[in-house]
Amino acid sequence: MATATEAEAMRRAIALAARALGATSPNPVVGCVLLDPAGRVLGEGFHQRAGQAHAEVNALRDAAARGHAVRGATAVVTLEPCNHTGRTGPCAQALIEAGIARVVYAVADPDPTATGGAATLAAAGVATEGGLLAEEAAEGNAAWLFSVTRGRPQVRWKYAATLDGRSAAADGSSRWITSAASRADVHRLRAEADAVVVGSGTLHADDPQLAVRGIEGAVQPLRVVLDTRATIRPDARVLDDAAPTLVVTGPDADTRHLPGTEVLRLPTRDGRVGIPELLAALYERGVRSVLLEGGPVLAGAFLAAGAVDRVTGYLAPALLGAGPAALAGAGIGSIGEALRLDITEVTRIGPDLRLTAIPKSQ
Ligand code: AOF
Ligand code: ZN
Repeated sequence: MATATEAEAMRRAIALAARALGATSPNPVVGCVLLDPAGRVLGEGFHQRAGQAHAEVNALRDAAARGHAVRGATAVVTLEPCNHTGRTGPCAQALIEAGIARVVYAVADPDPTATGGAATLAAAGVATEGGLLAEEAAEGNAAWLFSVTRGRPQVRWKYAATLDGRSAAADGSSRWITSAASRADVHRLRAEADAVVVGSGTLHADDPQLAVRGIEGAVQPLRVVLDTRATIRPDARVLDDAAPTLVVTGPDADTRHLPGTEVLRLPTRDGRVGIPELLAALYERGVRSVLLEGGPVLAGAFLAAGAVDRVTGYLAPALLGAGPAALAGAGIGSIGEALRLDITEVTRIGPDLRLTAIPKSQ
């Protein structure tokens, strides 16, 4: 059984891991805390970027830098230590060589190339225990765990609407439905995502920049524009150099007006770029989490494709009584077909409400 001190260390490891959310893909976020037998912290670390040291190695280095010996210590890690030589060496081996006596981890590693660390540790005589605070740790790594088992990124659909569910006024004006506080919160969502996706409708209506602003150290997400016929203007703000951009078109779009822009051509379904093809291509590029930012028709297409995995809604205390809904054209005709969700979070953001929901089917 894990001790209360180990549980506290796991909470700390989960918090450390969360610092790198949005920066590690295609890798998970991972945190590690080393404890001596009396429960004192010897060192801690987290995984910062793919290709750089894993959390366990950073924690061992931290302990060394603090002048602490780790022989006989306990490693508390949010993910089962890896067993493979990938971009870096196997952490199970590094822990064994350091003389770690016990490893407590939260979530088993489902990555087939890395799995098996707990068995390697046990074979070397290290006591191992999995499952401590597994739910919390898994939530912190939700996109990675989701995508590694499905081969596509996890999609969070974000929308803003009035209390009567309108995302734009009848004249089409849609800017500033929600408060500045909510808009700042969206930048945090962008920073946590690997890619931000919009359709050409939103592009032409709002000319959004879609970059992260106001968050120090944030890794910019890949800006993805779904634009089957390449209608984007070369001076669109989303093509500025604040972040990388990918324009996704149908197979035979004319893109001669977009020199220097990265274009990805994908097959269409019913005349629009296919959502499953898009998600497979993004996964291939290392994208593990997508923030779907608009608009209602594109969101409807994602819903119809079964590709809305998380919902974050910003509800402004305003009524319009007319104007487009946040979501359209999902092919749902009766109440029985509704996508049922569980609300997992309700927070006041300035004058607005932020809701987070997860489909019941997950
Ligand atoms: C990480 N950071 O702290 C741990 C990971 O190819 P590599 O060497 O970068 O290894 C990536 C895999 O290693 C990853 O998919 C996961 O299964 C495992 N553990 N990865 O990036 C860490 N502990
Ligand atoms: Zn590792």
